[in-house]
Amino acid sequence: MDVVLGCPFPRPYGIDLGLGYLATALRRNGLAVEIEDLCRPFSSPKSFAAKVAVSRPKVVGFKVWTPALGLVRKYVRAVREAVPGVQLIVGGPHVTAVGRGVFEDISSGGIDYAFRGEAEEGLPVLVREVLRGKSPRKNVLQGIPGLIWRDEGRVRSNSQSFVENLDDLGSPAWDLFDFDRYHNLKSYSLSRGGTSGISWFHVQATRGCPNHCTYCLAPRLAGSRLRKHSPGVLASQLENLRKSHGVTHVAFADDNLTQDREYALSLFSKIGGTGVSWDCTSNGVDFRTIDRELVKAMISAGCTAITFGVESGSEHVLKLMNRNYSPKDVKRAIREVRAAGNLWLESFFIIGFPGETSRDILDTLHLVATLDVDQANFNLFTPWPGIPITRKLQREGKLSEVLPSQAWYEKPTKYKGSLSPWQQGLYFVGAHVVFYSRPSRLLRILHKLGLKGVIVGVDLVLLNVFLKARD
Ligand code: B12
Ligand code: SF4
Repeated sequence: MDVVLGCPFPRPYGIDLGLGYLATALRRNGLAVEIEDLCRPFSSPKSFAAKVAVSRPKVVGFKVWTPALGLVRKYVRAVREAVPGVQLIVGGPHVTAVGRGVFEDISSGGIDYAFRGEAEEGLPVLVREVLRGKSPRKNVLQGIPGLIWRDEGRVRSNSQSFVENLDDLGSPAWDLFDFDRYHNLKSYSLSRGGTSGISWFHVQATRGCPNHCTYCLAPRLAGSRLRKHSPGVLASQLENLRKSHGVTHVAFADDNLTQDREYALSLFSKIGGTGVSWDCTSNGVDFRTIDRELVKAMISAGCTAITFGVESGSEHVLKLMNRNYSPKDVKRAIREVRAAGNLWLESFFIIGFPGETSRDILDTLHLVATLDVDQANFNLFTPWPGIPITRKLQREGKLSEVLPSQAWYEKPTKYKGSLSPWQQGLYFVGAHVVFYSRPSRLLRILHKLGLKGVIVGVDLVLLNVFLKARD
């Protein structure tokens, strides 16, 4: 075995698209690769180390999410002990956010190389270079896009590159994942229309986002220019997922699927006949790109749910977030969705944004109370590394607490000049009460879930509580 890839995470989150694309790139370069599901409860550092001690890969690569950093450290230590001489490479959102800092984050000597951003182009070149069995050549390392490497005691960081035509990447290596595990995993999501299963399976038609919201890392990960797969490729991916892996519903992992209207319409006309329904709830769609005709086309193509990132009801906070719209624009877009037909509509909100005041929160609560959406998801602001607002807080010396490696949005993080943690907590609870205490909304959700959904939903909450308590 040449390479084993995995993404340690404290709870299951489904088939990992990024690792799937990387595996295809490695295979195209003649390399043997495996993907291990490193989510709890399917794996632990000990069980993974025991496995690689037998298969003895030359290279192990970990994807790193910031909330999983502590867990990744444990995997790195376990693999180092199990396979002396193995080359350890990391990539993914956390590495892209902190760049060279990852060598300190994951203890010096723990990892050999790291990548910022997309690595389909660079990872195979690096792996082939380290497999030569001689010291990697400096001129080769210098030319690998996104690579972070040590050069005579200094850590160097090459500039990122973005593959222009996504079709050049091929399709993710679906055959390397255990789909049955996820088909069998008890789960529930309203977005699926009350049938079964959260969206464990993701696909991606486009990468990139031209916006620069101050709380988001997406432009650094995927660039500011929109890049696309051709609609026919997506249609065959969906057909393959259905026929070979029994998948009947997917979620789009795009930064904003409807950014290019013409492209979106041609995509919807192609994927409509595949027999796979889908939703846009992972990252949401930019509601400013939505109109009635487009939503009708989405529904005819099998869309069951979308999420709007509304974020705040205060124009002052929206400006701080670099979002150039007003609550009136949100309401107009919701009317368009409702007029187009039957679609489950969710919304994201952030509570406790730096600079937000109690007055701003009242504006948000007012909007929440009157918004015609089916579900509202509230997140407490978290200063994730690398996002523009965190960098600003750091520059101004206002971050009084380093982000704990197991931090979640649910945990208020202290920074100076904002609402106190208890105020954030209070408003967080208040927002839920304002939204969900309306009987018509509760009934709509209960009706959608049905009895089975309620039971499985409670199961899922208990599983999450158990996993968090165990951490
Ligand atoms: C889809 C998505 C999800 C899905 C993931 C589903 C899945 N099965 O993968 C769901 C809905 C579960 C999700 C959840 C969360 N998400 Co999310 N999500 C995204 C989104 C929109 C797209 C990710 C994606 O699939 N990209 C496409 C693939 C092809 O790219 P990729 O995975 O990044 O992989 C490429 C590179 O990163 C690199 N790479 C990746 N792994 C490795 C490994 C090695 C060894 C190497 C060399 C390279 C490498 O190469 C890959 C190929 O080019 C991103 C935004 C974005 N544009 O990235 C946010 C994003 C990743 N999410 C984010 C967050 C914060 C979360 C949550 C923590 C939110 C929460 N509070 O619950 C949760 C929890 C995470 C979890 N694992 O459960 C942040 C991450 C911040 C961070 N520093 O970690 C992002 C960047 C959005 C943001 N706010 O800025 N998310
Ligand atoms: S939040 Fe959405 S619109 Fe804003 S930068 Fe991120 S992906 Fe783009």
